[in-house]
Amino acid sequence: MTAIERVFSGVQPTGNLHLGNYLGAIVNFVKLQDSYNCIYCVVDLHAITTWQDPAELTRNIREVTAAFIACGIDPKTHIVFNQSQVAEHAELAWVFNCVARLGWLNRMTQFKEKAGKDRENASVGLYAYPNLMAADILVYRATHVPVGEDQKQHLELSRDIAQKFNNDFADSIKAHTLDPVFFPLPEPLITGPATRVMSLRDGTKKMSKSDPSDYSRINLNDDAEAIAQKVRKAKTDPEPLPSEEKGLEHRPEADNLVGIYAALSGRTKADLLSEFGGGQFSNFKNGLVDLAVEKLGPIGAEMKKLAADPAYVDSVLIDGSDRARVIAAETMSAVKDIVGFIHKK
Ligand code: AQP
Repeated sequence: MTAIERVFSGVQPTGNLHLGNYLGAIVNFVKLQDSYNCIYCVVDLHAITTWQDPAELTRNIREVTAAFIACGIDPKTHIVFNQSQVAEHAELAWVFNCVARLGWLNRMTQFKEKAGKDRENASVGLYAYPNLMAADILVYRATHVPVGEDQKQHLELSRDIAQKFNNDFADSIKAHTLDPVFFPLPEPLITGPATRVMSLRDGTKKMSKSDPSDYSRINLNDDAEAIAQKVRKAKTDPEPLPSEEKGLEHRPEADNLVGIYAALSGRTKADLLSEFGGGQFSNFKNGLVDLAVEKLGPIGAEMKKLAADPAYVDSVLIDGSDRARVIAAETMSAVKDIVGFIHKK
């Protein structure tokens, strides 16, 4: 078994898929299809680390799948599936629960943010989430992981887990596989001009599915009117737009809107500021509305079409899971040999 270059990434089906998920992750998923074998996962096991209404969860799994397809991911050439259909994710996560150290998990900022003050009441799953994420990636021995900036720390933990497993079981790995290094150390791909899209209501907070205000984000299935309203209401400051990028420092809302415009248009911030600098936000916002509607409109329309055909969407997930399972089962069988478990071969 040798590791080949492979991309893995996932999105949680927790509703309100937004522009941050799109620009920080999905746009890169689409690009990477040309150069890698890609596996894109709807991470439903991660979603239930906080309580989900079952009927809504089912709807959201289909919605993320539809978004993947609508954005341009090809589920025939690559693999699109939902995590809970491939039991090996949870199986490897248990092994990693025994490899990762408590001290490592205690440093995870996302747990601290999501658990908030009520830590004692957070689920064990929310705490162990990064171990499952490491298993998601490493069960495919994936080498590259496109994510937004907020996932950087979890990716580093995945690398630590891979390294510790490789060290702890070095002799057994040599005895059972042809590779001296069993798990590759996955490389984060945090690329593009919008690795951290911020809330439209507060430029210091990341755009997030769970923000109670729908005006904080542009959802991928928002219609033209909703997009226009949200952009026009987006928080700004009283100053005109600067003519140079340096002028965006300490102006988080302006910086965020210019960043979104740049990412959607493929232009640089400097180029945009040479056009809009010195002007009021209203003109700039009108341009951003047109651009966002032009880019997101077709995606929303395709998602709507796919929502009307759940049987097709489910068939994509079943087919993808069957193909993912073949790879995952091969890794898991080798892991069992390495760890010393007896199993049917
Ligand atoms: N604001 C963002 N800017 C850039 N990238 C982002 N991502 C999320 N928010 C932003 C990236 O999208 C991918 C999928 O994220 P996820 O759904 O698995 O988890 P998340 O990071 O917890 O997403 P949310 O929207 O912020 O959800 P809540 O509100 O539940 O915390 C990841 O690659 C992520 O980096």
